[in-house]
Parts: sequence; structure tokens; C-alpha cells
Amino acid sequence: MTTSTIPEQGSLAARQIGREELRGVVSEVVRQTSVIDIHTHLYAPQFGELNLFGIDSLLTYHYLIAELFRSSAITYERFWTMSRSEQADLIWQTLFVENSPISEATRGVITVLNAFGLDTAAPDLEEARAFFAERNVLEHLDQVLTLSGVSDVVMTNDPFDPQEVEVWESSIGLDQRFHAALRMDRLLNDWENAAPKLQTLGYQVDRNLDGQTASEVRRFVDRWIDRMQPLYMAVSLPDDFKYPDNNARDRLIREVVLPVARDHKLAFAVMIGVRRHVNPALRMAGDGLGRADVGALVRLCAENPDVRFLATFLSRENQHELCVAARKFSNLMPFGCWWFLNASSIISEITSERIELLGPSFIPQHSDARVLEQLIYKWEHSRGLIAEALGTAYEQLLSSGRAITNAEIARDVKRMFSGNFCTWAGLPRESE
Ligand code: RAT
Ligand code: ZN
Repeated sequence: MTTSTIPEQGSLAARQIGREELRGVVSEVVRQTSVIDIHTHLYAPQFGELNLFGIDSLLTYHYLIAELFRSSAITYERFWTMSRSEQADLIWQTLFVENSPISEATRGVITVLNAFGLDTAAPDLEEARAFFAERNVLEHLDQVLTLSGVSDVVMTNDPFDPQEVEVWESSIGLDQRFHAALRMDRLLNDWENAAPKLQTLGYQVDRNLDGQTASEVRRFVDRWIDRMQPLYMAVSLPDDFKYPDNNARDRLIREVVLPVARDHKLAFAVMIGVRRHVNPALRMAGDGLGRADVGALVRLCAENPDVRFLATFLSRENQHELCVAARKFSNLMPFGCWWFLNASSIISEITSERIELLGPSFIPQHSDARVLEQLIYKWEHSRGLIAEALGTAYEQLLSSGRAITNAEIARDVKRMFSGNFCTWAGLPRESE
């Protein structure tokens, strides 16, 4: 983290910030404070081709694929027969040449091209492709992390994914800036298929969760915790998620996940509200959302005060209830503006609402990046909005009669950008 211009709290350089310079100072602190990106779909370079970067990957991001079909007459069938570079060409032509890239996801590509000094209004992808082709992968990674101010990246790691498993099973050391998160979706949301898979891996489980199934699933999870050393366990959950419930997921949460969370002191991240495959023809771009029952999360937190929960909801309509739930349960940490909420106006709204209801006791954003350079735009866009929301909060504080110093601003931002997560993940904080 670049701390040189940010004095520590209590240091001699700390000084009161007047109203006229306040927003400038807040922006500067927010810009300079490095962040732990707590939820991404990025992979350390050691994962080989899972580590996506470059213009073709940026343009074939599923957020942009969904947008393509709103402006092109191409059929889904035809699109899926195209090569990745043909798809990228079509998306560039349609969303960036024939239309203005004013959506959040299209503008993101512009922010990235601009960061590298590439032509943001190019007629085709020739220049960008040549630029990325010449990059040295490791130097490029360093530059992207520096440009985006990200110190650490938390991946999403699926122990059932054969491509990932191969890397985890090898003795290759991972880039230390990348950390694992043990993703439980296949186990908790698709037990029908996970059970036979576990059987083929040699675990004595049965579909009805009878006998030693729970302890065998536990053996599987323990093994992967040992291998991945994850910072937390995570699951995405549908909008109709219930707790308690009368299904395999409920039993696995109670009999495996919660005991694991206790024994390994691992937080459990719940990402609630996704409605998968609303339009299957769009493949990965075909998921939607629904308003969920925050009460399910409240019951989880109330019944398990010794477990730390990270939580994010996909529906805008759930955000206020999430804040209120967090006010009631100090084992609940709201995080991020997830997926369809990662759009400027909504980030502003949610961040202000959280500051007003929770002070600095939340994690304002994660990137959900799938392609390395997306870190640049997702963090640049979010940092600007977080700085504005914080600027307003400090202005209100000044009006109410309390002076603020640059060191206090730095302390608050650091808490939101890394400290809260370190506490939740049981990591030492940077200054400790
Ligand atoms: O934002 C996304 O890229 C989504 O496709 C999902 O991956 C979501 O973030 C998730 O983690 O399930
Ligand atoms: Zn995600």
C-alpha cells in the first residue's frame, strides 16, 4: 500500500481538513489506499489458461454478450459457433462502433483501453490485439495490480473443476497475491450430481444424506481446506433460498458448512438472489435475479453467533434490509455491489445507504473480475463513487460540528478497503 502521503492516525502530519479541500483529500486517500479484492473469478498466473487477460477476453465477458443481443440481430446459435476473436470483433463493431459504449460494462472496456493509452475509438481491434500480444504475462499482472491499486486478489475456487484441481494437486507455488475462496455451489446447490461425483472420488456418501455422508463430505471439505488454505467458504444462493429448509442444502449447511466454519474459523460468504438460467440460450450470460428473503440470513446469523458471515444480495430491493440485519448482528459483514448492482448509480446509492446505517463497518466493493484488466475499470469506477459517498458523509459531519483529519479519513478508508476483511478472514491487519 502507498502510505507515503497518508499519515497514520495520531502522527504529527495529521491535520484537520477544511470544507473546501475535503472532497479532494477524500478522493486522494481513496485513490491511494490499496484494496483487498475479496471476490473475483481471476486466477493466479500458475493456473495457465484459466488466467484470462487481453482484449478478446475483455470483449467476450458475459456482461457484454448479454448486451450484444440487444443491439444485433445475430442468433444465439450463430454466435456460439463463432471463434472467440470473431465474437470479440462482432461485439466491438456492434457495441463500440455502431453504438456508443455508455453502459457500465462497455464503458469499462474504454477505461481499460484508455489506461494503456490505446485508441478508445478504434475502428477495429488490430491495435489492441497487437498491444496485448506483446505483453509479458507477469509484468502485465504487476502493472494491472498497480494501476488498479489492488494488493490482494481472492479467487473463486471450485474443488470439482478438473482444470483447477490439476493445478491444486501439483506442487506449484502460487503467486502470493492470490488467495483461495472455497466455493461450495456444486455441493450445496447441486447435491444430486455432487453425490455421485464424490462417490467416484472414493467418498462413502449417499444421495439421501444417510449414514456417514456428512462426515464423508466433511472429509472432502477438510481435504480441500488443507490444500487451498482458503480465506473463506462461499456459495451463491437462489432468490428463493430459505433457512431453515427441508432439503439437502439445509442439511449440508448445518452438518458440514457451519461445523467447518467453527472448527477452521472460516467465514461463510453467502451471495443471495441469483436466478440461474433464466435464458439458457445465453449460456453464462443467461442468469437473472430475484428479490430474496433477508430473514433467512437473519436466522443463520442468529442461530450461529460464533460464525462470521459475509453477505451480499443481488436485488437492489434487498439492500436496505441487509443493512438493518447487519445492525442487529455483529457476525454479519455486508460486502460489495454484486453483478447487476455493479453499476454507477446503484453503487452510489448502496454505498451511501451503508455508510449512513453502518458507518465504516462494511466492505464497500469487490470486483467480480473474470478478466485481469477488468480490475482497472471496476476499481477506478467504484473508487470514484465511494469517494463521493464518503465526501458527502464527512461534509455532513463537518456541518454537524465535528472536525475531521486526513489521518482519520485514511483510517476509515483502510478499514473498509482491507481491515474489515482481514478481521473476518482472521488475517493480521497491515499495521499489526
Ligand atoms: O458476476 C459474475 O460474473 C457472475 O457470473 C457470477 O459469477 C457471480 O458473481 C457468482 O460468483 O456467482
Ligand atoms: Zn462472482
